[in-house]
Amino acid sequence: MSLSKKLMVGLTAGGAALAPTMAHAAANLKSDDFVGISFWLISMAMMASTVFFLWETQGVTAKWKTSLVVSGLITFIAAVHYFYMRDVWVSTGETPTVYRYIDWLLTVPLQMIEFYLILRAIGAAPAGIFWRLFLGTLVMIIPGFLGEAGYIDVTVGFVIGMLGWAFILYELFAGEASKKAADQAPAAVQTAFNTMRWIVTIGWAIYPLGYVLGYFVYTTATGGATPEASQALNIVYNLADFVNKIAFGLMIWYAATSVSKED
Ligand SMILES: *C/C=C(C)/C=C/C=C(C)/C=C/C1=C(C)CCCC1(C)C
Repeated sequence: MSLSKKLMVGLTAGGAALAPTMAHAAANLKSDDFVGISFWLISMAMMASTVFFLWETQGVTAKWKTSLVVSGLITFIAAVHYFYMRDVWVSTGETPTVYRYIDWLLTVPLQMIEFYLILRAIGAAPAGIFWRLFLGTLVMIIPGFLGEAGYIDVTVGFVIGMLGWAFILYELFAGEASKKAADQAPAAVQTAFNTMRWIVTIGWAIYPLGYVLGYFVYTTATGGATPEASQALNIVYNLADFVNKIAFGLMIWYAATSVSKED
C-alpha cells in the first residue's frame, strides 16, 4: 500500500473513532457560549492541520518527513483532547484542567523534539540540547498543574512554572541550541528556528496570561473563582493552543518545503 493510501486509511479510522464525541457536543452547544464555540473551532482546526501536516510529508526529503509527522502528532493529540475538553466545558461549564495538562505534558515535549530534529536535519544536534529543553518543559508544566488543581499554592506553582519557561528561553536564545542554529543552518532553517523561538517567547506568554486572569484577576474577595475567571482562562488557553500548535507546525512545514526544494 502506498504512503498516501496508508495515511487516508489511518485518518478515516481516526475520524470514525472520534465521530461519537463530536455528535455529543453538537447537541449541547449554545449560541451564546463563546468559550464553547472557541473549543469547537479549535478542535476542527487541530484536526484539519493534522491532515495537512501528514499529507505534506509526501513532498519533502526523507529527513524532514519525521519533523512533519511530529507536527501532525502534536495537532492530532490536541484534536483528541479538544473533543473531550469541549464536552466537559459544554456540558458542565467547568475548566477541563486534567485533560488540558495531559495534552501539554505530551505535546510540549514533542515541540522540544521538533527543535532538536530541525537541528539534526542540518547535522548539528548533541542530545544534551533535547534533554535540557525537556527538563525545562517538566519544570514549567508540572508545577502549573499542581497549582491549578489545588495541590500546591497557586502562586508557588506559577512562579516555579515561570522559571521553567525562562530556562527554555535561555537554552534557545543563549545556550547550545542557539549557537548550533546560528553557525551551521541554511537560511530557511535559520528563519524557521528563529520564528519558532519567537513563538516560544511571545506565543507561549499567552499561557501565563491565562493563568493570571483565571487565578489572580477575576477572583472573589476571598480568592475564589468567578464565572469570568474560568471563561477568561479557557478562551485564552484555547487561543494560545491555536497559535502555538498550528503556527509552530507551519514553521516546520516552511523549513521542510523550502530546504527540500534546494536539496
Ligand atoms: C501545545 C501546548 C503548549 C505549547 C503549552 C504551553 C504551555 C505553557 C507555555 C505554560 C506555561 C505556564 C507558565 C509559564 C507559568 C505557570 C503556568 C503555566 C503552566 C500556564
